[in-house]
Amino acid sequence: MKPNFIIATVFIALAASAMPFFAPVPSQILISVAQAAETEQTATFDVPSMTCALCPVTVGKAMEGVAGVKSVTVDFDARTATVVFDPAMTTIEAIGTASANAGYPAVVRG
Ligand SMILES: [Cu+2]
Repeated sequence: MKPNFIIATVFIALAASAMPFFAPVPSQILISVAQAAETEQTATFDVPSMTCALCPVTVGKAMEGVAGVKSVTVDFDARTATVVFDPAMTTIEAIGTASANAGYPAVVRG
């Protein structure tokens, strides 16, 4: 009984730890995991050249393509992109450059 329970617990723990890398999970879970590890930073960029509803898709894909970027939330109405990233893996400059290379210069706020 008890060994089976331990094996099941380990399996669930392994599956849970692998999930962020292999399956889409709600971003809230990703954020809470990242905060626990203290390896995340959030930056908001002004992206004034977004002119239509498809622009945020391009901006989001460009920024998400940067290794270390965990999530991108683009607000078309506000012309902003909020990026959660691992500062050990990438930089605000690299994320802004990726957006600029896709045709949308992004200037970090603050
Ligand atoms: Cu557009």
